[in-house]
Amino acid sequence: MKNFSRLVLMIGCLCWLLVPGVWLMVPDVQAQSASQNFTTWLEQLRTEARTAGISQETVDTALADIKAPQQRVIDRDQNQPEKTQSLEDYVATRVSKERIAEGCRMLRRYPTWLDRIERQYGVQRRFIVALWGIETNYGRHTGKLPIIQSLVTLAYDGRRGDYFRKELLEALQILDAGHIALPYMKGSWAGAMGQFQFMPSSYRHYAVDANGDGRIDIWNSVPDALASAANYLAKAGWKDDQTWGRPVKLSAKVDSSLAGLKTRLPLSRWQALGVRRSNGRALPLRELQASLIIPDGQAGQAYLIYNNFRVLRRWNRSNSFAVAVGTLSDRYDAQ
Ligand SMILES: [Ca+2]
Repeated sequence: MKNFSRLVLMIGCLCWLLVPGVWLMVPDVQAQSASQNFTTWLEQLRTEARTAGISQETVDTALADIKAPQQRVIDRDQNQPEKTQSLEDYVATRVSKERIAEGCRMLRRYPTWLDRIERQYGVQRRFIVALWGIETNYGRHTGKLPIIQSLVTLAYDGRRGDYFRKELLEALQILDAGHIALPYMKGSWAGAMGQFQFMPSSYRHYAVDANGDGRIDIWNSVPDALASAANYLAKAGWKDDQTWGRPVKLSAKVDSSLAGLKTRLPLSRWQALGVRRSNGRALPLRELQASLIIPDGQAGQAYLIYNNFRVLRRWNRSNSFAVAVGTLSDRYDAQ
């Protein structure tokens, strides 16, 4: 009986597939309706942009060539690699000899701007340059995708549509203000733009016109980009009389419940607990508040981290990222 039902089912399915056009038609209808949905969505977006005060001309120009969501952006969004890399490997790949040498060249190439920016924003130049090196290899890899197209796709189809819709409207505001022309507004598939990979909302809050030409150009103007990054760090609470943290050695077994960003203790307390500089010497005598982190587990490198490490984590919520920026900035000094 069971077999008989299966047979009927199979024949039924076969007949259905043999009806001319049915199986060809279904995806077609789906595609048509998806395309209608997208057109309607785009219309609503246009209205919202106009209501937000963005000019008709900007809306028309920016959205003129946008006909459908971009599959390559959706693919990237859905296939982000899992974070399995150890901190040690992450730092080793990003703090390469070439990158250290190139950073030193950048420090020599922009002394006047870095002087000015360091004083104005209260951020040591080595950190600004290290951030530049980690984010885009000093402006070499800023991303080649059209920002509006990526953000439209992520806002329409992505897992965080509301977030990207706001970023898209911010990007349209940037175009409307004339800071950059549409063909040059490029970046990563996720909408990060320019020399320091600012999202459009970060641009609005932190980007500045350092060279005084009336435009905030974080793509092509190195002074604008450096000052914008420094301004971000300053607003996030950077302290220029301190470093980021340091690699340390544990000379005695430290209670593992004390490790982690939640516990903050003065350096003298860490000293008493047996934490030493990586060369074995005593910790600095300043009474800074610090946390102990051991990202790769007990066998891995331990770090004492200070306030500025937390600021770097506001830029990118990753210990690996913050340690890489800090380590790179230390290497320039060592040169
Ligand atoms: Ca400018």
